[in-house]
Amino acid sequence: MPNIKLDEQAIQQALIELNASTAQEWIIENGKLAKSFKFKNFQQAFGFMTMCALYAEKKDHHPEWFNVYNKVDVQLVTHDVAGLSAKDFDLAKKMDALAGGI
Ligand code: H2B
Repeated sequence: MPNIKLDEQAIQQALIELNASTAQEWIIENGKLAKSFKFKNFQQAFGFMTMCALYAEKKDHHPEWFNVYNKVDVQLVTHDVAGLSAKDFDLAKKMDALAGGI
């Protein structure tokens, strides 16, 4: 997957596609792709993070995230291009799948 910085039009198009298949939308916040996930309890939240971590390592593309009990705040950006790339939208899509479409 190329490490190419997406322009504004490409970002808006990718966001529409990403949000078409999820109940709770991703937003662009300070140039990063952001979403808060809420789970039943800490175990569910940490399980989600563990599965995401394995995928992130496999793809060599890692999230910025913050966890408090059952809540995980995620921000995705591609540091190597100082902006958003296809890798961020790929990871976001995987996170939605691992979170069970919430
Ligand atoms: N993760 C994210 N989110 N952005 C990057 O630019 C990035 C990464 N680069 N994970 C990778 C690791 C790079 O640092 C290594 C050396 O390939």
